[in-house]
Amino acid sequence: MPELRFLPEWIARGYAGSMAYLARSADRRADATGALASARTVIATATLYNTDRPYSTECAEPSRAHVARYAWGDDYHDVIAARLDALVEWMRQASPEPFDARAYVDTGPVQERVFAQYAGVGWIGKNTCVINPELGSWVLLGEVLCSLPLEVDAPALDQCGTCTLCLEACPTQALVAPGVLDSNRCISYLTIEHRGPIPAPLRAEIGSHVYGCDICQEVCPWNAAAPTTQDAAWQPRPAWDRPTIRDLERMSDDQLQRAVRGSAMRRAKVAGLRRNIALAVENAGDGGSAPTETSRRNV
Ligand code: B12
Ligand code: SF4
Repeated sequence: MPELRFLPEWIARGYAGSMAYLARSADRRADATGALASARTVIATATLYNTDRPYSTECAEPSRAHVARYAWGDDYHDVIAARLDALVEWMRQASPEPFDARAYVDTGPVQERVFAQYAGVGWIGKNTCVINPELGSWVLLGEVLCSLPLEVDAPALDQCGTCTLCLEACPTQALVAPGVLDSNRCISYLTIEHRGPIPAPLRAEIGSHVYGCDICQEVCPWNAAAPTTQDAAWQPRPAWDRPTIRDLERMSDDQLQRAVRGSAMRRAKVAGLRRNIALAVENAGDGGSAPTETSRRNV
């Protein structure tokens, strides 16, 4: 899997920003045996989280705040970890021989997209996301590393073709080449992982993105008619179901804390969300005023 070798170069170029944990664990991420010494097979999973709501790119209302789609419902780490544990339990019952296994969902030293691509789940697109030909890219990845020598599937084929819509749509030009993302410029990194003030040259481009960013996926033709799920885990919580910037600005720290409980949004912490909301207010100017009832219905 030659793609596993991009990581050290990506880190050396500074593209990981302040995510020091990636550099610290880069050696272990070089191979599945870095996470489980006896690993012989990786079972890669993709869980659809797309729900029936418009894309941020379809919203013309300047007072609307944007939260990344994957974070609207329950924390995917908890939800998918429980499902992977159930899968391992079933495997233990079905297997004639004992085996070692370790399940991860964004929780271990594993380059999840590379394993997903080689397991046939989908290809790594120019926006760096794994795209499944039927589900699109609104999928969260998980994997079970195990010591069983299971039969393997064929890798997924790259179907991006000549399309470069994601590179062109990125407001901060974070996709510096097809498949290569500079985190320092990515709104997702800046609003979730980055601590401290948002760098001045990128502040305006963040617009009203208060947590994460979906633009490079929203413009992807493979997501134009992406299926949605009724799974209760991913349905938007009321606080994150198309809030306005002013709705969020008015929330107290306690209210914000309650709204992110059990959600992936805990990652940004209340202080990070406050910083992002303040920037959205600044960016909206007068356009941040509460929408009229008519515009509420139209968006
Ligand atoms: C660090 C991280 C981030 C960082 C960096 C993202 C990035 N593109 O690297 C930040 C904070 C910016 C981020 C953002 C997001 N993330 Co994130 N993130 C991760 C994490 C923890 C590690 C990814 C990593 O190793 N990056 C380093 C690069 C080198 O690896 P890679 O992204 O896998 O990159 C491949 C390509 O970029 C390409 N490549 C790299 N260099 C080069 C060079 C050349 C020449 C070429 C041709 C290709 C190439 O091959 C790489 C494999 O080596 C993974 C979980 C995991 N453990 O894998 C989740 C993960 C990738 N994130 C995920 C999600 C959902 C997101 C967001 C959509 C969230 C949001 N809406 O805000 C955005 C998407 C932004 C984007 N376009 O990537 C999902 C992706 C699901 C999918 N369908 O692909 C993952 C897999 C978590 C999960 N378990 O589902 N994320
Ligand atoms: S998530 Fe947003 S900022 Fe990051 S690469 Fe995609 S479009 Fe650009």
